[in-house]
Amino acid sequence: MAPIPEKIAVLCHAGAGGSGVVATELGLKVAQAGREVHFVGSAVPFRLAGHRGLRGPFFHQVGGFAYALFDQPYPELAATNTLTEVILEHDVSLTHAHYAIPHATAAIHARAITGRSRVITTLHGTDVTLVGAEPAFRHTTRHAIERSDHVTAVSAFLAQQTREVFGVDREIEVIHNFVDAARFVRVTDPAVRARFAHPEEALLVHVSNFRPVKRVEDVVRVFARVASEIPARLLMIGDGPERPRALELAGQLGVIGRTQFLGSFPDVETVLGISDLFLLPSSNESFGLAALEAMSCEVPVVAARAGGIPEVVEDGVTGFLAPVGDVDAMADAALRVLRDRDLYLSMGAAGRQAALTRFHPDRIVPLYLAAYARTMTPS
Ligand code: GMT
Repeated sequence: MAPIPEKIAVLCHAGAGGSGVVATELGLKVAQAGREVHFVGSAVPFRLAGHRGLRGPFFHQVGGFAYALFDQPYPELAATNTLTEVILEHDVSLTHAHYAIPHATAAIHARAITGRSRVITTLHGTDVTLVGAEPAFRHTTRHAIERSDHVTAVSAFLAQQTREVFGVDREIEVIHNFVDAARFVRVTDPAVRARFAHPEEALLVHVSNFRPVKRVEDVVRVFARVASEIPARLLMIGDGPERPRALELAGQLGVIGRTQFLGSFPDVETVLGISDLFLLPSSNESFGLAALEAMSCEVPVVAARAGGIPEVVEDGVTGFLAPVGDVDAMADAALRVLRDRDLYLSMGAAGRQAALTRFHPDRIVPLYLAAYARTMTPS
């Protein structure tokens, strides 16, 4: 087996999405393990803010060029070009591409141009289930998966889905996401919680990018049923296209006064740390990183039994799962947890235990380092 490479480029999306979070948290751990890490992207990934130093990790902004002949930007070409510069200038021998489109494609392209830097691609979910499955990107996504030197997926569900959608039979290694259990902890200061809820109120929370796949209207409907039976409040964290519909529905269901839309929020661990229940009714979810972050904060999860969620949330142990769209079942499950103090505490403790064991960085990061060494080993 080849050694773990000294210099690694990480290509990822910068926004508040889970793939950028995982790429950043992993890149920081790899840097802590003594490797020189070069992030490449359209903007500084939001969780990288404050972490760059003279000895790294480094960030290289993807260039762009607007020309009248081009009726749309070419992110893949711009990313390829910047990555090529980084590989050549810094003697990078491995590129970790997070998200197939356009990053794995750009990494493979840069490998062809430079004649070096092997490629490991991590599939995160929507790059396969939504974007990659679009006919407009099908061939390029399949090519990216087939031609990467090594491919990982964040859940067994996603690995299987990738094989089915693209008909590829190559090995796809499953490496689950991890959570920083030292940062995502229960917040016990009552003054922090008092900013959002009265002591007797149950505090429900949802964190996402408010895309249709998240079914944020189900979050509001579940909450409305819960709030009709017990004192409760809902925090909606994040931003995206479905936010206006969720806001309107909260008004229609009479819970607008008990619902707070906080938008994109960098300090998500504090909000999770004071919450009592996390809602994730997505129609599809390759993993559900936000649910894991909630579990680390001892927050039980009520979620849809969709995609890779059952690999993260253990039904009846760390939360409850219900069929997609079954608002009544989710509301019943939420009320069951919130009314039974022992159940609430035992589910919270089990979630924390999962974060400290199966999903701890000390377990997951070495799997990635081993995958890096494998990627460098010619087959
Ligand atoms: O949740 C999103 O829509 C964002 C998306 C992304 O690529 O940033 O998240 C995906 O990757 C996360 C990190 O691996 C997973 O936790 C999410 O489950 C996955 N989202 C979906 O599959 C919808």
